[in-house]
Amino acid sequence: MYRFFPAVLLLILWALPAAAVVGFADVVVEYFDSGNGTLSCPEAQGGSFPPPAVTPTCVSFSAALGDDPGYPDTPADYVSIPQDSFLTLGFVDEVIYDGPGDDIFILEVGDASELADIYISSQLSTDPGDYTFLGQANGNTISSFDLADIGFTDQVRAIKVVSLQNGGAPAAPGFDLASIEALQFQPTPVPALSPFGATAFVVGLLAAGVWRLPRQML
Ligand SMILES: [Ca+2]
Ligand SMILES: [Ca+2]
Ligand SMILES: [Ca+2]
Repeated sequence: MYRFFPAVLLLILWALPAAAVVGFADVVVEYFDSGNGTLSCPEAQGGSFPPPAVTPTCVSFSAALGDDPGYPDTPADYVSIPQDSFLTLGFVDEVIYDGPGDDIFILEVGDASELADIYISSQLSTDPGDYTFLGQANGNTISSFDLADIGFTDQVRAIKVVSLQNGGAPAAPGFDLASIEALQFQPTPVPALSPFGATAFVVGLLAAGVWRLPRQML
């Protein structure tokens, strides 16, 4: 199993939030690219709205993380999730729970055919079996969800957005996810991890893996 160490480490480093925002999604748990986008991007296709996108553009996943302060008075950055692709975002400095009324807002920008299925999980998991269907989100609006509607009483730590349409193609194909907001949540402490601490952590894990490799091969 130790040959998987580098991949696991990359996932950990990737998942470390640059600046977690309480009340909003913090990390990318998983991205599946169906190939229905226009570009082959290092991370994702997307942009900033308004104005409507006219040119296919690559963006960072961070466009879907955190808040879009000032929107709609100021533009919101977004990740376009092409049809049959999905993006799973996680929450690290809060957990969402069922409180009075709506619990989750999902902001989609731009007016095209852009439906998405929304799944939730109590874990930062890539296993489809850990996810429960919550409902459908629509385009050009803030879709709101109440966990009570499906009787979900566990905490929510990950939300998976599965794009069902490719509206807005070719400039912004599919569900243009600007942000996921937790309305009912409990803040959770995140251990402070300085760049030095992160480096030491990774080197330590690598050393453990390298040290064990020869023993595995004997
Ligand atoms: Ca957060
Ligand atoms: Ca609720
Ligand atoms: Ca955004």
